[in-house]
Amino acid sequence: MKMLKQTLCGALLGLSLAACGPTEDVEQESTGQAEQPLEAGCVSVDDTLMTTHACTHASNSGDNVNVTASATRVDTAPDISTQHKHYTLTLPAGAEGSVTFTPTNVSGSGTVESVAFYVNKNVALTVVNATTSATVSPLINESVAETGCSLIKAQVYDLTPGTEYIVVSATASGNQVGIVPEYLYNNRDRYYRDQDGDGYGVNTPVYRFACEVNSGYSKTRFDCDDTNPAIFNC
Ligand SMILES: [Ca+2]
Ligand SMILES: [Ca+2]
Repeated sequence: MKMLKQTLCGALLGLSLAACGPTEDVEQESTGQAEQPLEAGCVSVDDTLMTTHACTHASNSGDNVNVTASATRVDTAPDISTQHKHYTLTLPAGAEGSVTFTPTNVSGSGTVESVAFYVNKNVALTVVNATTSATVSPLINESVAETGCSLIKAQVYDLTPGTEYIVVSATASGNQVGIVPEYLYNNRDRYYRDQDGDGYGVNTPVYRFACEVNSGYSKTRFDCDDTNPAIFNC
């Protein structure tokens, strides 16, 4: 099969072998699309480097911070904004508990940051603007699964940098819930448009933020003819 691919590539395109094979996976920076909210079509962050990254914090006791959540939804509730931490929230017995989160301008956009809150129990999170009391709807609310990882759920929001939010956890068994906030921008990855569905994308990466690769994209580039599914890895 590999020979067929190379033959097709060379014969049909007349390219030199040096230009016709993925011999050197040189990193290419894309232009544009680096500063955006959650990309359209992003429906899952489960199988991403971000989930793996969040799991490392959940597994590392040195990253753990114990927090006593507030019984009321107030802007003076304990802050969980420090990055690369796993917060263990102790909730009021049998009741919801609140903490606060103020996103920073990590992507440089200044207007929006996509943030994922991973939790280790199947609890509902509610995110409220601390100033306006408006509830922010999650763009993604899903189960996640990674071997050996305690985190089982992720909720993703587009938040405004510098704005304080109250993050409310519903009641949880044992009155405790672990939570890891992550910025999608900090866990960005490269994706490649795969129009012909052969599993290989064009060389210019287009997706930058943490998100599972969705229909029409691939994590692998080297498609020199993205209109012909018989030509790929070239
Ligand atoms: Ca393709
Ligand atoms: Ca192709």
